Amino acid sequence: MRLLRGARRVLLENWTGTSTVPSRGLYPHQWSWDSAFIAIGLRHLSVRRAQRELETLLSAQWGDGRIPHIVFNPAVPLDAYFPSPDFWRSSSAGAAAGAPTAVESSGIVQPPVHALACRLVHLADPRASARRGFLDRLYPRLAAWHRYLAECRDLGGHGLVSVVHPWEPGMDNSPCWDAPLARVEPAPPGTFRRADLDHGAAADRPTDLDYGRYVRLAADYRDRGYHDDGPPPAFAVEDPGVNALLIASEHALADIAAAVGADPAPHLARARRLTAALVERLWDPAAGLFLCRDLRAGHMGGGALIPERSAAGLLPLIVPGLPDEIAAALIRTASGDHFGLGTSVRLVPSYDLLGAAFDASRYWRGPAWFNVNWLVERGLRLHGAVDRADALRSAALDTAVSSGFAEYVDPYTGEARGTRDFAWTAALALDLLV
Ligand code: 9WN
Repeated sequence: MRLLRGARRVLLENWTGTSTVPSRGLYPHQWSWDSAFIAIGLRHLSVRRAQRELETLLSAQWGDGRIPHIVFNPAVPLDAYFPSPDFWRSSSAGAAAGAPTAVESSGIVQPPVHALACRLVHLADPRASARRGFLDRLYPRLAAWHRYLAECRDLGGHGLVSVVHPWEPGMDNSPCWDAPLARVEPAPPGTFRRADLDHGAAADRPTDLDYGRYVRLAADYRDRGYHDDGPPPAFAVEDPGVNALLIASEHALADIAAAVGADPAPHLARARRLTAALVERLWDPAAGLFLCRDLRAGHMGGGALIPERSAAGLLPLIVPGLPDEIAAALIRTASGDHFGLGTSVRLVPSYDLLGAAFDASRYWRGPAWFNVNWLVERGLRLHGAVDRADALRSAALDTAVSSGFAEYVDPYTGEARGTRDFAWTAALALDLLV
């Protein structure tokens, strides 16, 4: 069958021997949340490879518990991707935070999908997993990762994780970041070279101005030794997607704890506290959606909600134990005019169809992404919207194949955007198929 053959080919071609690149040309290293999504699909082809994928990533974990958003492959030329290891300088600039010396990485993070992925990989073959001690090895690392996020990244002091760079929530140029980013002085254009434009159409990618600001924020974080204490950095945002994924992963970690003979209770307790804080801080009943909170805006240090509707605000649908009335409102919002599920679009867009900044082609400003759609499909199913989940599943499967496993697609037409043969598109389609 076409999908199975195609997805298998993409995952084989993007496999490096120890992990999977998101795309051979555009993203030639290992990315954090990509690897989690990839492992979820890869487990259907090879449980061993899926385990290896996650273990390779976790072997680059820092002493303070953070999992870096990129683990660099030393065999890849420096000019193949920007920012390269000589920009991040993790092993020296990150020494005080415990960056490993054997491998170079970035110093920022991405959404914590890893415990969720580890649990699913384990479930693909629990006996073989137990024989190899997979969960025993990974549990302490995953626990340290969650502890880093909960303890070092609660920059607002209200029990939610903050991101300090638009690359951290994985939705780089979301219109949600426009206002917080406007305060950031961009790095001068001549001081860096964008390798992404060698592989991607400029109209599908972030702008040069965006990049100037990404570079400034990353360089400032590096220059403070990747420390999270002290006053919040210029960009500090509580994102509903990141926090929802942490809650879902905390539930998965409770199951993992039980499987390895540890106590699941602290993980369930943290999941409950995070869920309460998520609802308290980010739920907007009028919008029927979770919003992002900009910690540098507003008065009295509490931050201010950002009035933009992003698909990140739908992701709490994957949270077990979300209050029923909120889950029902989210499902209505997903199916309403702003996201058009089941009416105007094929797949859930990354941003509000009616938003002033909507652009059906440009990256996280409108196109539909397969990881977001996989999460929404799971969330719909979790909260009993089975027909909608079934319809979304079949649209995602069709579009994955017809777009050549595109990185993202026009949400209305399903036309491919970004790079092709993108690993998580193949992996998640495979997971939806089986
Ligand atoms: C920066 C790898 C990553 C994804 C992100 C996506 C994109 C990188 C880039 O590619 O970001 O991390 O260079 O644009 O936005 O979600 O993890 O696929």
